Amino acid sequence: MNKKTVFSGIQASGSLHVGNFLGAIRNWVTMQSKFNNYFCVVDLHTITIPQDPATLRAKIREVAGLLFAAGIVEDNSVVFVQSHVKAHSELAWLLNCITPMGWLQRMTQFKEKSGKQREEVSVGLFDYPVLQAADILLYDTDMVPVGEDQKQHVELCRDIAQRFNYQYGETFMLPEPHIPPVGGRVMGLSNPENKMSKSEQKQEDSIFLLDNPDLIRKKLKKATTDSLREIRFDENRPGVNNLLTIYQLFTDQNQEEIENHFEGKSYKDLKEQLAETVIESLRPLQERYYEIAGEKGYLDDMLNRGAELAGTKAESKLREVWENIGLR
Ligand code: ATP
Ligand code: LTN
Repeated sequence: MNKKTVFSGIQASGSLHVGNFLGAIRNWVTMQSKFNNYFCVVDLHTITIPQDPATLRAKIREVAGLLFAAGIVEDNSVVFVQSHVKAHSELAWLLNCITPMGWLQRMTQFKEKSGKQREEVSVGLFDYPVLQAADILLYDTDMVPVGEDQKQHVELCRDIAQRFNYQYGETFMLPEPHIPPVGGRVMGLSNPENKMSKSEQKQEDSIFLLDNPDLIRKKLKKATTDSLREIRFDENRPGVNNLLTIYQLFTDQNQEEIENHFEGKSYKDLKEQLAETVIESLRPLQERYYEIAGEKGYLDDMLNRGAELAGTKAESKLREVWENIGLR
């Protein structure tokens, strides 16, 4: 039976946090045996915002190591670094030439990330979704598992593919976004109005996957709640709702069970129990990560293999694109 293809990407813009894990990585792990998967550390996307070279180099390896530590396995999945496969930059250029500026001007992530400095940020940041479309389209991707913030980019990718197919003939598959019903948007701890984010400057806002137990306890202790008492899922109370959602995702219980469990308990109890749940859930991942990091040659071997497999597939797609455009 022909398996469908999954593609997803993750930036090396900082340390991975539980939002990345619950919104994306964990689902990649559980879905992987049903599909052919490509998981990409998107370093070319990362440099759309200035990065320190030594930190970037280390973060690329850390992110890849965490993907393996979380349970991505080579039998089902190809893990690679975007800049190791040159076809990504090249297809991005070709797609640039058919993508209307107006489509990119509508992207909410660009508006958020550029903020008031719209004229100062790089052309790369503006063009970011086109490179993302290239990533996805090179692999004849059926499905793109991402957090909610990426829905608009995957939809744009479909529009670009359709426009290309219309102009140059059937070339690209149209991918579907795949967003988890719960966990698609984990919010910040100190600022639960905004999503938990890697590049967020405030360290207390995120629980990072490699945070030690004491730090996790400390961050949760300080997490924003409200002046009410009742522990209930309620979207109008973003702080408590977010803590309960993280608890729900790590324990796999339903909302009713959780509300019953916390009935009559205090926010202090909720935060303490959540901290222990998160610590225990991350423990195996952390242990495996440090094993991988200490195993000489392991990561390089895996990433070289990934680049080779991804490169072969991507090059063949690119040749088809050249032909259809009339470049060959
Ligand atoms: P940055 O802050 O640099 O934009 P990020 O934290 O948003 O980084 P990405 O590398 O852009 O992380 O995203 C990797 C994956 O994690 C994507 O599928 C994205 O949708 C998902 N994701 C990111 N933040 C969250 C979140 N707070 N909740 C759920 N999913 C998230
Ligand atoms: N833009 C995404 C990362 C990303 C991606 C992709 C996700 C780059 N290329 C292809 C899915 C498919 C982000 O910021 N999370």
